[in-house]
Amino acid sequence: MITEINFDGIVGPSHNYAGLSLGNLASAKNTGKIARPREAALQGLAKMRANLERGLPQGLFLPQRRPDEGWLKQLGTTIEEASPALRANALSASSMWAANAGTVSPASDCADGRCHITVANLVTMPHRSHEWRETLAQLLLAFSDEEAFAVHAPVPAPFGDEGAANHMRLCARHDAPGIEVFVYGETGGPFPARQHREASEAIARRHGLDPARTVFALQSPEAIAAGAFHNDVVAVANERVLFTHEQAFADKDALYSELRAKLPEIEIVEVPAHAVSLADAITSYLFNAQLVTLPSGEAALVLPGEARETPSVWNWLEEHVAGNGPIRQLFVHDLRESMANGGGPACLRLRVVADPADVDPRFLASPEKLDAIAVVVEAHWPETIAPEDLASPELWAQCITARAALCAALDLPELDRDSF
Ligand code: SUG
Repeated sequence: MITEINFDGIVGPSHNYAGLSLGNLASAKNTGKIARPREAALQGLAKMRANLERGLPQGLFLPQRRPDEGWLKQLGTTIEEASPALRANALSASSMWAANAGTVSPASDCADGRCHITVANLVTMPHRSHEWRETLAQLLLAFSDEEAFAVHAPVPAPFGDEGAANHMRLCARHDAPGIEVFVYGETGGPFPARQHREASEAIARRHGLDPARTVFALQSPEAIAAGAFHNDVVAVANERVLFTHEQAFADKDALYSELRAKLPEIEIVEVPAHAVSLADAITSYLFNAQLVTLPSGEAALVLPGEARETPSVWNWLEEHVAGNGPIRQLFVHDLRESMANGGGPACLRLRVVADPADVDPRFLASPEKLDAIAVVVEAHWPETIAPEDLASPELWAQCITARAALCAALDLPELDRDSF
């Protein structure tokens, strides 16, 4: 049965706060703090477990091999000899944010009737630019059934592509044809625009999308300047609901009317700036919630704790749920470790609309499998990482051993190799 599966990235053992993401205010603010990789991974697993219990199909991706010695080799160095900056880039656990793994177009949107996935090149940020090789390896394994899936190599540089974080899909139901919305940025502000229109257009062509059902929308420069380094920090869509901040898009009126023309049943839930400022939206990650359809058919938001702690946001949410709005339930999770690097509930997952029977079962979660992963995390993930630990050979060795133990527990020996 065709359904939406959320694939979450398991937080890797090298999770740390090196402040590598310009324009990501949380990453900048928490630079140099002590990270807690074990707790971070357990927080992510708890969210997956709760979503499974809510009746939502759940998948997973493995943390990538870190340090990425293959990448350092391409740069003519080694983890021992690399500069502190390159070393931090080679150790980042940033692949946990699976919303940046790729862009997914479900089969019902694509000309050849297969689900198309383009791995994101993530070229704008050095620490993320080397993720795609292993991400591609995992996608090719998980979605190896070529009758159901087509997995594409990245869009070539210099066209920046950050995957599903800048892509929304609106439809009557997940298994019905949808309208795909690609949100891109333009350079000129204080922070880089990480999604380029040329990359989005290339993906739409490669996936065989119908131009009449494809929309390209410019992200508002004020949202990027306020810290919305991806569109999914200020807007999220699910089935016929678009949940968005008033200042998310450069020309919202034109976008809303195009969407209404293409999907008359759309419900646009716009949060006005006078109720929730862009600043509050970004610190609380209100829009980085997972907007999901529960088995009952009701829409629910899976939110980070910061949303409940931000009075303007929580007031707005309580009023919406008490009224007649389309979002009927709120679930709150402690994802503090990921949030401190700018990654909320929606960043941690890649949505794939497909039949779970067509997916390699090793990438699908069950309560027992999540328990087994937690055992590996408890045994192998470092409890803390301080900035100076990034120079420690013991930490590098521990990260490699930890990941190998996870590959073994998940029966994925194909991924236990030195480089990708
Ligand atoms: O790319 N943070 C990630 C957060 C990604 C969030 N994803 C979505 N919005 N979908 C980023 O900025 C911080 C890493 C560091 O500073 O060490 C980081 O990469």
